[in-house]
Amino acid sequence: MKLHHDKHHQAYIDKLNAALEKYPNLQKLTVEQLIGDLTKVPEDIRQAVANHGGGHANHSFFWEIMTPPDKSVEPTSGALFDTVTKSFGSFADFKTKFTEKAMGVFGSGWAFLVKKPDGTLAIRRHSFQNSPIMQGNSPLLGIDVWEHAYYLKYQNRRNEYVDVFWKVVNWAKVEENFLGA
Ligand code: MN3
Repeated sequence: MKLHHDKHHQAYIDKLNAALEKYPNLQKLTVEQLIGDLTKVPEDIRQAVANHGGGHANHSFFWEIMTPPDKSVEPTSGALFDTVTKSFGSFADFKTKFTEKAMGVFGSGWAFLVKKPDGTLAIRRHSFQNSPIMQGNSPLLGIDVWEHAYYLKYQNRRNEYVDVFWKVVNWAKVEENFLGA
């Protein structure tokens, strides 16, 4: 995770900044504003902003929704718990479906739990660095399943990485994302 943070995430930031070099007005926007409406981004840098802006937004989000295992407390009540239970049958069913989605990402991408503008929840698969924000959805929980996220420690065993991820989810932050979305 340290290499992932210091090298991979940094590369997205550096390449996003390079893409924005000749557009000082865009440099004033937050990354969420930039990727929230890519039609406002000039065509010559649009794909670079999608790739690297998406990468920056996704990774910034990802670090926040993890916490050391002793601080990861799965909810048994509250607004997030109630909505997840209602949406997916049970909290355990949600975790099973999210795991399946993460395992089903073909190639590089992410699985996200998102809140849609109508307030409903969905589990989504995203290729590359496409962010839920690009579709107008709010990410609540997400897992990076690019090989760079797990290959160093787990090689090809994505399933072990996803299993371990559940032990470090910062549920307080996920709830905060849910209430703020
Ligand atoms: Mn990554």
